[in-house]
Parts: sequence; structure tokens; C-alpha cells
Amino acid sequence: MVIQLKRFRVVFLMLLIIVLAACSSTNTEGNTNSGGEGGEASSDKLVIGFSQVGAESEWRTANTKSIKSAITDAGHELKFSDAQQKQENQIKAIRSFIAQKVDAIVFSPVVETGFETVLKEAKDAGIPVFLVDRAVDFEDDTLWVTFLGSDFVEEGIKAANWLVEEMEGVDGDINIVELQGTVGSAPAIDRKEGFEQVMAEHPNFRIIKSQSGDFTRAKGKEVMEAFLKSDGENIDVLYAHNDDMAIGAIQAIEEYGLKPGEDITVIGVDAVKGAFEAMAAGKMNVTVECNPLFGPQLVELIEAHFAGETLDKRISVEEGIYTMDQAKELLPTRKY
Ligand code: GZL
Repeated sequence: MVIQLKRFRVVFLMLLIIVLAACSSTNTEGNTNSGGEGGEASSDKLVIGFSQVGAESEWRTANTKSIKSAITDAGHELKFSDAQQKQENQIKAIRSFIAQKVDAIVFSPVVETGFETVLKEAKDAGIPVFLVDRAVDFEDDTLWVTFLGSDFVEEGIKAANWLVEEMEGVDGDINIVELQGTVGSAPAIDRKEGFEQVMAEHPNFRIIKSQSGDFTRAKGKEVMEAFLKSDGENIDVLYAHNDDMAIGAIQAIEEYGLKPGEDITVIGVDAVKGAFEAMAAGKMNVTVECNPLFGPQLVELIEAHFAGETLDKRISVEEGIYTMDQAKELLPTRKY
């Protein structure tokens, strides 16, 4: 009798082990996941290398924060590099990510050219590259999975169309000085292109001076001082490729003895908080939005890629335009 009881216990325990083992499934990779539809593994923890341009403007600071927090909040591991606006630092950072065998690279190229070789190295290493913010200008679009960012040509067109409407009925030539962004960068090239497309239809609008302020307040002020010294009384409008340069230029205009926003119409791009503060003070007239807060959208795209989805080669961020008379009301709502 006792022996029969022992045999029954052994058989029962063996059956229990078999049933429990069947309840938890393992997929081909040996990852164990229990429950869930179809047993598809969610995107596991990824190691993501992020090569950022620098910290040159309010826009860049907000963009870095948005991407960093989106990656870490989603449970992925972030390796971050600030290139201080130097191309060689970005190339070094991407090579370092390749050597560390990261799962994915996020990259905002400081300029449009000169990255083909290093992106080929990433491709050869089987590491997908996600371009954000700024694009590159070379043929082989197999070197990146997708580009997520703004349409800078459209931003230049928006700035110019606002100016034409604002100057309706003004007689004579309208003299414009232009503070360009970083030489060779996609936003500088495209914002100039878009603005000039519209200006070409209005010959009385004349760009009398154009020079790079490298997207910084300090350089924007310095170049505007030179513009004022050579053409001060003839300047009607400043078109700055970002708000930081416009804010630097506003200081130069005031030090020169003129009223920014009145004697000289001031146009910026980005729609950062500093621009809303300048518009609320009556020192700036308009800013074209360039939204930096696309970190969560980026992480969704990366995870979709690793889940096997095919992404469009270019995904644009939606943006608006904001004027002086809206600034006071909107300032408290601005997130960057
Ligand atoms: C635009 C971004 C530009 C911003 C500047 O997407 O690349 O770089 O307009 C920043 O403020 O320096």
C-alpha cells in the first residue's frame, strides 16, 4: 500500500512539472515571455547611441532634453555625445558607438556633407541610423532608416510670406539683413532657400547683407553690430535663421540706438521662450516654429523599426508661426 502511494506521488509530481513547463513559452531566441498575444517579444531594452550637434541654442537644449528623456523613460540605455558643433567630434562619437556595438544610432548632423564614410561603417556593422533634426545631402539613402525633423525650406517660406504681408502698402525698397545659421547646415541652407524663393517674386524686397551667426546669441550680436556699422540707417528688416541670433542682434540694435521691433522688424525661427519674451516686450515681431520636442515620436519610430515595421524615409514635424500680438498670452504655455 505504501509503495503504491509513493508511486502515485512521483507520477503526480512529474505531471505537475510538465503542466507548469507548458504554461511558460520560450521563443526561438530563448527569451522567455509568458502570456501576451502570439508570444511576440516587445522591443527589448535597446542600447542607443545619440550624437547631438552641441548646446548652441535654447532650441538645441530643449531637443536634447526631449530625446534623452524619451529614450530613458522607455527603458532603453542611452550613450550620449555632445559634439560642440564640430563635425570631427560627431564622426568620433559614431565610431565609438560602433565599437561599443550599440543597437541603434540617433544622429543630428551638424552639416549636410562629410558623413558618408562613417555611416557606411555603421551600416556594415549592422547598426541602424536614425537621422533627426538636420538632414544629410548624399545619394545613398540606405545609410539611414528614416529622417525625423522639420521642413526648413517651408520655415523660410513662412517667414518671407509673413514679411510680404506685414509690409503690404509700404512704398520703396525694403532692405533686409540676414543672419544665417551654421555654414553648410541643412537649416541654414534651406531656410535661406525658402526665404529667397518668396523674395524673388517681390523685387522691392532686397537682401543687402547676409552672413553666418552660427546659430548663437554671441555671434548673432557680433555680426549685427557689423551690419549696423556699415548700413545702420538703411536696415528695415532682420531675418535671423534662429531666435538665439535674433536675440543677440536685438541687443546690438538697442546699443546702436535704434528700437528693435519698431525701427527694424525682427524675424526669427524656432519659437523658443526667449523669442516670446522678446515679442512680449515689443522687441521682436514674429518667430516661425521649429519644434524640438520630438523625442517620444523618435522612440516610437525606433521601436517600430525593431518590431519589423518599414518606415517612411522622411517624417516631418508639424509647426506654426507666432507673432508679437500673441506673445503675452502664449508665453506661459510654451514648453521650450
Ligand atoms: C533646427 C536646428 C537648428 C535650430 C537652431 O532644426 O537644427 O539648430 O533652428 C539650432 O536653434 O542651433
